[in-house]
Amino acid sequence: MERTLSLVKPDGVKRNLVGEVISRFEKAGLKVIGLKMLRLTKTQAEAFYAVHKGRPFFDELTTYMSSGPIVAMVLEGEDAIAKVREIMGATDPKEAAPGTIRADLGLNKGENTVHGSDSPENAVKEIAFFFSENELIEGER
Ligand code: IDP
Ligand code: MG
Repeated sequence: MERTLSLVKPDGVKRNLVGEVISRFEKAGLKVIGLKMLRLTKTQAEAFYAVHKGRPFFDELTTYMSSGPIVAMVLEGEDAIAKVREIMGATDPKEAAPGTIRADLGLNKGENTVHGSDSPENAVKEIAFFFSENELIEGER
């Protein structure tokens, strides 16, 4: 069992795609064990994407990620990290495989509808960024 952090980005929330994104994860067998809607400040977006500090797109990315509400979720399942990355598709919707969220719904390389953790280390950090342990519901329901 593995956990990962996914976000429906501002372009997805704005276009009423929250349910569509969650539905794709659930249909793949992943369980939602934490869920919330929030709006990041610019400073919080800069902290979340700190690994990209110094990249040419950093300011555009963090301005965009703080431009409107997002939905944060923790997904659990076997190979959850890789599964979510596969369902999301490549960063640039133009390069994403057909049938992936980004190919079907993404607008451009920046406004690409979803985020998903890229490694076990980052998943732990990113989950902790948005959720405390008592906000994650596991087991029988
Ligand atoms: P990922 O989300 O597929 O893991 P990363 O390379 O980690 O992609 O980049 C994080 C986010 O930064 C992307 O999802 C996208 O929103 C944005 N981004 C990445 N590269 C560019 C770019 O070249 N132009 C604009 N935005 C970008
Ligand atoms: Mg990434």
